[in-house]
Amino acid sequence: MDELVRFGVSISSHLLRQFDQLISGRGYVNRSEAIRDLIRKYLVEHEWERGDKETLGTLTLLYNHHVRELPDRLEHLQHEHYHRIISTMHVHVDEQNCLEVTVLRGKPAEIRELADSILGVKGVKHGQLVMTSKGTELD
Ligand code: NI
Repeated sequence: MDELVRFGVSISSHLLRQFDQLISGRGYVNRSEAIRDLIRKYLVEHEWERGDKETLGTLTLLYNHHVRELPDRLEHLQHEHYHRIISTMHVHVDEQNCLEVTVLRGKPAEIRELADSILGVKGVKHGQLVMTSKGTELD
């Protein structure tokens, strides 16, 4: 890990009070960890905007497996893009509903495109792509 550096920040007392209230509600024990997390979040957003490096994302998907051709379509898409899919966890939620969490890898635009095409399959009830990172530059 890199050496730790201390730095001062000028901020209005009102803004700082709001920040402290927010982070204590989220379980942070100090400002430093909250600020480090904010910076990492900003860096991951930038990584996705820049779009030139391979990164990771997770796609959560909820669907009714009784909808005609839906499971086949999803499986077909996943096989077609097997090189972008690291792993899929499938949960049979009840008699009808399935929940899938898929870990995707690739350049941001490739991951987004694949996630959009999966989310766009007719019969998918809910889903969301979480854009994350391989984490190599987030220490
Ligand atoms: Ni299922």
